[in-house]
Amino acid sequence: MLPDLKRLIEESTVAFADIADQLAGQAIELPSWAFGNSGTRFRVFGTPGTPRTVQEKIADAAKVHELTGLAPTVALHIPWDQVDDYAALGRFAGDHGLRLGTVNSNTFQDDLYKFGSLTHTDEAVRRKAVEHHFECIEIMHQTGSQDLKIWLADGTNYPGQGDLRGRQDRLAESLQTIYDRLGDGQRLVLEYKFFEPAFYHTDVPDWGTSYAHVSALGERAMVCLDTGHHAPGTNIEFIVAQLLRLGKLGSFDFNSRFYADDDLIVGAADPFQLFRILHEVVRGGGFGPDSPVAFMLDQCHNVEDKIPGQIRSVLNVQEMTARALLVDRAALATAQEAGDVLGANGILMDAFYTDVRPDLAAWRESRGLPADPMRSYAESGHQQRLAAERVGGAQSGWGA
Ligand code: AOS
Ligand code: ZN
Ligand code: ZN
Repeated sequence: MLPDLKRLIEESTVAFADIADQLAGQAIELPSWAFGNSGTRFRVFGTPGTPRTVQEKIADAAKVHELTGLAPTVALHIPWDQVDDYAALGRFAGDHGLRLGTVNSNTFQDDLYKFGSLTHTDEAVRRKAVEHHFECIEIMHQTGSQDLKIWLADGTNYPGQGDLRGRQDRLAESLQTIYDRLGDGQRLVLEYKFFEPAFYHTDVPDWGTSYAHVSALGERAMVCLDTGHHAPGTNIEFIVAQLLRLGKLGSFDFNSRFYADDDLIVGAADPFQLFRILHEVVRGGGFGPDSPVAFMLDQCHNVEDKIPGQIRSVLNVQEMTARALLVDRAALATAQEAGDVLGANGILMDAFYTDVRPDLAAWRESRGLPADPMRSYAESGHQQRLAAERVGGAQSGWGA
């Protein structure tokens, strides 16, 4: 006999008070490049108040954390955030209440890498790319960062242009050399993307390829899942479930997209998809103090102000995490096992449709945070002060 849906929903509702403690541990890493001017290949628009230095980017990230309590770390990108003294940069971040997080390598803005970096046929080019990663690891030692994130632009535009198999073999060898250089407690996360800047093939196009490589490397190599890096219609939450099952989901690059790798505010284009992803994260043990999954944003704010853009982003992740935590998993399992298709769907949708904003506002206030961080920022006059003080903001690196 099918369970009564109405009864299941009424009796099963997990209250906000039940999940408040779990929410307290949430941390979402901000990308330094989100604070710089960015755009498309058509135009990079300048935004008043944009940081001119890495220190100003860190100060802006600190403002996001101050108002939300959600973003204690900021990711660096080398060489966009190159400085002489990374230990000093770490202390600067500490003085602002932050820590430096993931170090992102860059082998995509140098003429040398026109035909590939870690996959290149020329051993000298591969060595240069590997050495760049050694430099990133050295920086991680100075900043105390845990993760080295590798996103490769390597790929080809035309069938026959490259030897697909040979490129995989060279990639595996290069990655192994980098992996062997990691220090204790450091991890390598390998991001995948199915197109762009190469359009025929990409050398790490999908989670399966990333998984194959990181599995061969060892325990401290994991997959990085960028939500914008899939073909339209891809069931991303299935990938999340599978990688968690395999113990290889290392990190998220959160953003949202309508068409391609749009890098828009996470949860803006498809809040329901974000909910479904976070439901699988919670279901699979990817959320909480013992989880190896690092939550990061990978976004660009081309036309909106960057600090409130980042505040909106972390709040979106928090709101959707709360809804995912509200799913009554015991009731859901009962409905699933009973073959109650619509009952199970109803339990999931009930959590998705729960408006957690009033509870979250009260919860924030109880923790000394503004009830509405967006409004608090808008009313603070901070953006206007930055616009007056900072002249000549730097580009993020994208669309340069
Ligand atoms: C590129 O499309 C990727 O999303 C990268 O993760 C990222 O935006 C870049 O590597 C910045 O570090
Ligand atoms: Zn990314
Ligand atoms: Zn991307």
